Amino acid sequence: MTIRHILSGAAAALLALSAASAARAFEVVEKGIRIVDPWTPATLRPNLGNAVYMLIVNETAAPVHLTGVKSAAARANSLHVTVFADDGVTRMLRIIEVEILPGESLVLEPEAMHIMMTTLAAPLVKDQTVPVTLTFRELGDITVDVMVEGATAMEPRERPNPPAR
Ligand SMILES: [Cu+2]
Repeated sequence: MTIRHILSGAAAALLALSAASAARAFEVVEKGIRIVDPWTPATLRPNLGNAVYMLIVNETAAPVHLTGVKSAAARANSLHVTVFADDGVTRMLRIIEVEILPGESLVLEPEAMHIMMTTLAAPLVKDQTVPVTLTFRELGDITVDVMVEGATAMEPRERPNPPAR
């Protein structure tokens, strides 16, 4: 293999990576907080809880604290973390607040930290969006449109960014 081959291979890999992330990310920036790819799986039954996932990036110069979540789609909403205990039992613990340092991210993803919506007003159907509001102690409320994916989805689909406000 020549140097040229190695270089072009590396360049192609880089290009693929940036193309993937460019196509992939649905992002909203408000009050210095970047929300990336908010999504939830479709519900199978209306009385089941639904977990909501997203990436939250603190682009402000100070720490922020996520202190609450709410949505008109459900009666109760809270922050949870899934814990896999030594006894083999999986539990979800309620989190009161989470600090995000400047430049740091909070990852909400399956089998980890998530927003839990319980007592849904109606089943969530694939392709609809539901508004979810994040409350930060320092910044107040930020509302994002969460995309409903298939019931067995483990990651969000690609979708275009919303028009800038
Ligand atoms: Cu949960």
